[in-house]
Amino acid sequence: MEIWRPAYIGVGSNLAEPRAQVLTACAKLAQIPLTRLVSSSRLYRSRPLGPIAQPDFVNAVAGVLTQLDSAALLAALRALEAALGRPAQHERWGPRIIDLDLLSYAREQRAEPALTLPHPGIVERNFVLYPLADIAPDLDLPGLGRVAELAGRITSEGLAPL
Ligand code: PH2
Ligand code: MG
Ligand code: MG
Repeated sequence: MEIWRPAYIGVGSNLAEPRAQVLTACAKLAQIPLTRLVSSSRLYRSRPLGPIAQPDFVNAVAGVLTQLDSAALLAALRALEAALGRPAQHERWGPRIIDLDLLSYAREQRAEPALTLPHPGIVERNFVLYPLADIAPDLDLPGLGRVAELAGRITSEGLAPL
C-alpha cells in the first residue's frame, strides 16, 4: 500500500530572473514522480546570507506529499536543479540559478554527509522560516520545534514579501 508523506522544500534563486526561476521550479515540483505539490508560500526577496557579495535572492518554500523516500526525493530535487540549468560544480555559498533544499521529510531525523534532516540551516534563516510559516506554522520540526515559534525568534531583517 502506498504511503504519502509530507515534505517541505526550500526554493531559492539569485541569477537569471530569480522570480521566474522560483515559479518555474515550484511548478516543476508537481511533476516529480509519485509526488503532489500541495502548498507554496509567498515569494520573498532576501538579502544574501554568507561570505560572498552577490545579488539578492528570491526565496519560497513548497509543501509536497510524496511516496518517494527521502533519498529518492533528494535525488529528484538534484535532477530538477540540473534540468533547470544549475551546473554540477558551483561555488559553495555562491550565486545560483536555482537551489532546492530538502528542509524536512515526515518526522525523519538523520545526520549524514549526503542528507541531514531536518535541514540544519533552518533555524537561523529567515528566508526559510518565514515562508515555511506561511504554509505550515504548526509544523513541529523534529529536534528543532514548532515553525511559528522558531520564526518568532528571528527578525525579518533583509526579507520582504514580493
Ligand atoms: N542560499 C545560499 C546562500 N545564501 N541567501 C539568501 N538570502 N537566500 C538563499 O537561498 C541563500 C543565501 C546557499 O544555498
Ligand atoms: Mg542546496
Ligand atoms: Mg541552500
